[in-house]
Amino acid sequence: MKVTSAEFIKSAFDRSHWLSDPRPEIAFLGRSNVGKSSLINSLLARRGLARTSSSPGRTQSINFFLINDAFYFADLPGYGYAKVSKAMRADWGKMAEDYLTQRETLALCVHLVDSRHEPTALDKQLNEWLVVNERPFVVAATKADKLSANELSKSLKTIRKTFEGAEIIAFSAETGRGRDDLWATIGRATADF
Ligand SMILES: Nc1nc2c(ncn2[C@@H]2O[C@H](COP(=O)(O)OP(=O)(O)OP(=O)(O)O)[C@@H](O)[C@H]2O)c(=O)[nH]1
Ligand SMILES: [Mg+2]
Repeated sequence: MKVTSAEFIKSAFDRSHWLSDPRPEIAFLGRSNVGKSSLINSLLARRGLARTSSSPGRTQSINFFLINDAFYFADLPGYGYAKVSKAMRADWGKMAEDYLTQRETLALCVHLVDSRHEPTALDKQLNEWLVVNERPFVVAATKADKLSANELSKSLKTIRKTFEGAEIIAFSAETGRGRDDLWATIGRATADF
């Protein structure tokens, strides 16, 4: 897909701040620090549009971006960051659940998992949740550049086993690996919507 325009629209801390617009939306979900904002910047070929950080828990709100005047990206806060308070963790669950159950324009969820680690309990929980709620999703195995070809193929095997039947794309924001495949999936989801 050729990205002709990409602009940050707003940050939403609760439902009342969501956009009300019929255009389809793609949500990016995954544990804190997995590379959501980096993946978005890589897809859009715009450095720094989505804020990235080496300290986890950077993205605290749902950040909306409008792409090609045609569809939205929603960058969700990461889950599973041990250092946040219980209250904040509960807030994450509430916000994500509200969003994932009620968002009518949600065309596709991109579930990011770190290719260097086994999927966590929360990764599995989110996956089950997407399946049960019949939300279309694709799994992106991030930071693929950090593994050798051998390690990556092992990791993909584990991920495939954990997320049975899911489409899985090895991705690297550093090298651009997986970018075209992910765009193809996003293109189909927005076209079908
Ligand atoms: N080598 C490598 N590093 C990456 C890649 N993607 C992200 N990173 C690094 O991982 C760290 C976290 O990336 P972010 O994109 O901020 O992660 P996030 O999931 O948005 O994090 P939160 O917003 O805190 O949930 C940063 O230091 C990135 O530079 C990748 O594909 N390869
Ligand atoms: Mg982020």
